[in-house]
Amino acid sequence: MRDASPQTVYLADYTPFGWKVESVSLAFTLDPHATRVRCRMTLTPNPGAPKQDFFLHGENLQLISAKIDGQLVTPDITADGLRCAVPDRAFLWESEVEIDPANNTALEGLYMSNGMYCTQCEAEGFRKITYYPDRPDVMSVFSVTIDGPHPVLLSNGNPVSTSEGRAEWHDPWPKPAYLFALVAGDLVAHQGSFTTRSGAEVALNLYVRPGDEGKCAFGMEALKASMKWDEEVYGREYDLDLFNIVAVDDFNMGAMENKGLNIFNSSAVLASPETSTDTNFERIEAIIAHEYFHNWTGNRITCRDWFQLCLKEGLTVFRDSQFTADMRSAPVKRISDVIDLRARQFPEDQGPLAHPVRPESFQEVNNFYTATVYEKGAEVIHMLKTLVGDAAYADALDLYFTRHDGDAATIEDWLKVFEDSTGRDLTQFKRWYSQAGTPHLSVTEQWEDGTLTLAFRQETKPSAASPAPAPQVIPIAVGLIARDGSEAAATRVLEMDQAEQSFTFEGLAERPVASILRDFSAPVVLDHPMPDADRAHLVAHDTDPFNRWEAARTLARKSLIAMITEGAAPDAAYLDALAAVVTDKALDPAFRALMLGLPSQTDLAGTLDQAGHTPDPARIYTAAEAMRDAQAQRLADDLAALHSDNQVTAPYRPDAEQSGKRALANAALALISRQDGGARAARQFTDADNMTQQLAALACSLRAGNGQDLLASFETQWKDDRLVMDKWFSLQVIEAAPDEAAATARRLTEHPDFNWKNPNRFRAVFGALAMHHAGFHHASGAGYELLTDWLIRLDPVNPQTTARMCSAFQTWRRYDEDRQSMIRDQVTRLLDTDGLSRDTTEMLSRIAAA
Ligand code: B3K
Ligand code: ZN
Repeated sequence: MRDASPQTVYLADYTPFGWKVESVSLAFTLDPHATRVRCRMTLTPNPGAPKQDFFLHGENLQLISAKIDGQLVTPDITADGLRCAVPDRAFLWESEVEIDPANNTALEGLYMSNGMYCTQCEAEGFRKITYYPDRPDVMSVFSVTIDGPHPVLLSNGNPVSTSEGRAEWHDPWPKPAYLFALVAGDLVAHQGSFTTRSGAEVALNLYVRPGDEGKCAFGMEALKASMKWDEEVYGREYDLDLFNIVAVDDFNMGAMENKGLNIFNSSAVLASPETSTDTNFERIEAIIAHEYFHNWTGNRITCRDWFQLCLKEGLTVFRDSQFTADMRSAPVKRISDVIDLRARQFPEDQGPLAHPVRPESFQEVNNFYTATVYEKGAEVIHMLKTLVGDAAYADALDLYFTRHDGDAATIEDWLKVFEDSTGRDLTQFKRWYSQAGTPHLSVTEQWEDGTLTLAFRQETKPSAASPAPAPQVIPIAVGLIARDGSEAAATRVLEMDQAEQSFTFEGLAERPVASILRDFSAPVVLDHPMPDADRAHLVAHDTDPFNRWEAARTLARKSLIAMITEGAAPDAAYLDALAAVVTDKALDPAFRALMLGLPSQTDLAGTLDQAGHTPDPARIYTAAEAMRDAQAQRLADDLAALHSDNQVTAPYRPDAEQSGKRALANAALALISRQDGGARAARQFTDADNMTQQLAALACSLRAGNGQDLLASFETQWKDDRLVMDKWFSLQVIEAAPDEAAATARRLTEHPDFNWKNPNRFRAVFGALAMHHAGFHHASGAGYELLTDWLIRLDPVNPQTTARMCSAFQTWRRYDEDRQSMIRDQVTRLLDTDGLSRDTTEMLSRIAAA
């Protein structure tokens, strides 16, 4: 059977812990199967807390001994912790436990990866290391001793002493247990240093396995750039003598912001031009920034409880987006973020997993590290900044840091800072944190005597999480473009706070084309009917780069929907507008490459569903292919030049300029390959001296049907590089024809290098399958069945990664009866599995309840 009756935790039930942990000392004696952990802490009664039993969290621990003030005690032990009678005053708690890191395949707590010890404690992993009040509002000063026969022994804070086989660490900053980290292994350091603006020297290290030294330089530079940026833009300085990053191969997510000792999935930090694509470099730079920025937004100011997760995650995502926009191109970053939001957050918000940015209940908190908490959480801050303006935002953030430094804070604290510093009432705005669902914003225009009236209507579909949604505050950035292409009115931010509301623009000489929701000023679905010619006018002239791109995307979407539902031909007006922009050399190549993109097939399925059609994955696939062919034909005369003019001759740099050119050249190559059978791509594969060009060429060749030899030579070249081999696994699934996708994935699981317990490798195959819309949702049901087989196998080993992958099924209600019943069967088969984890059970139960 499943975990004994999973318990639901409610935000409304928050109660402070009954004691304060004045300080804590941990002593580790490392051993793969029998690590000993001794914990000493001084506890004092917390006057602000109600009376309660003394309870410490603890899971999978073997208690060796427990003492209070030096006297042995016999606590009452359960599956999730211990209870003990304690004196009504300050006391010293000592415990010793034994744990088994080598058998910890869930990768939470202390575990082993390639012979090295490492930890992952957020959200509730520390309780798998020792008995402790494992909750973010209990903050304490940690001292750590590690005994182990490893050259490198690391923990948080500053080193106190190191000798052979022993290291002592002290972290002066009080922190919750989820920020604890320990690393031990045979590692090499790539070193650097940073001088803070007040003159403090910080030693920087990037620790990697021997052999990976050549992949550290970029990450180190990204770290320094992040440190500098946070000083300049947010006035935040680093606060320890040392900042360590460690790369680990087996890791459930991207990275973790442990105080002074960030632990990274090696895919999120290791990079070299030969092995990493431009996209990898950009992602690495963003993740390093993200984890570093957590030092203030997350660590110095942490969360009172896990319901407040967006307090640190939404804000830190927002900050890392600002950083990327500053380091690279702001419009390109904004467009990419919206593509990502629509791909991951919209389906979540419009399906059975919908939850507010600040959820009000959960069973397994790890299931709430979602696109809604992270990405929509960042969008909410973007809206707040748009509403109050840049200067007021900066003042509010200053106040936030001064007022709450050292606190475990809440969303109420966050909003109060904005209310106090701007005088605004944010009561209604707060619905963005408490209401689930994507608002639909529709607008109609009226033109009379030089006045343009925009009449807006907002509507959010009721969901299980929010059965009666109320109107939200929506900042709507609007600009007007005149018929001659000039700007008739600069951007004005309309503040909508009712269900229906009109705004007027007066004194206009002629009827302009309205550019609405500039910069994607709110995370809504906009329905703005306008003639195609006007939309094409925006593609040609909008001064807001986001809306310029969006106009082309809307034309493409409309045309694709007509192709799918009515068998229409690709829209010539869209193709003409596209051709003009893509061949305009005055425009940034990265922007032109984005222009060539199409809405994803999942996104189209969502659009059809919202419009009351049942999406047919095969038809969607065919339409998308036909549109690609139409693009290739329309641009036939320009493609060779687009490809050759954007070749970079200078030495490889992963910066915005070079990567933009490569993106455009490779987008052109994809279209060329539809016409030359992959010949040009095969040449590029042979000539490539960087992964961006090699991988793009391989993808084009596979698609064109002549890639099998290249695939084999790629494998021979890279078989010893695990991160590159992840690409090799995943690309074959991504580029498979819909009929072949599941069979390809199955074949790859038989490859000797398919190490399914490694989350990166598992996701390389099954993440790719789940994202192959027409392949995963193939009418045979083979995709559903294969994924289910493997989730059943993975769950007992790694519940977190299994639960996350279950979201592949979240859109099931969109599809026809046959597909729904096939998915229901697979979800039921999973739910009926003996011993299914709490993580997976919760995800599937929510999905099944749709
Ligand atoms: N805070 C971590 C995420 C932890 C996930 C736990 N399941 C990484 C990040 O957001 O920076
Ligand atoms: Zn984060």
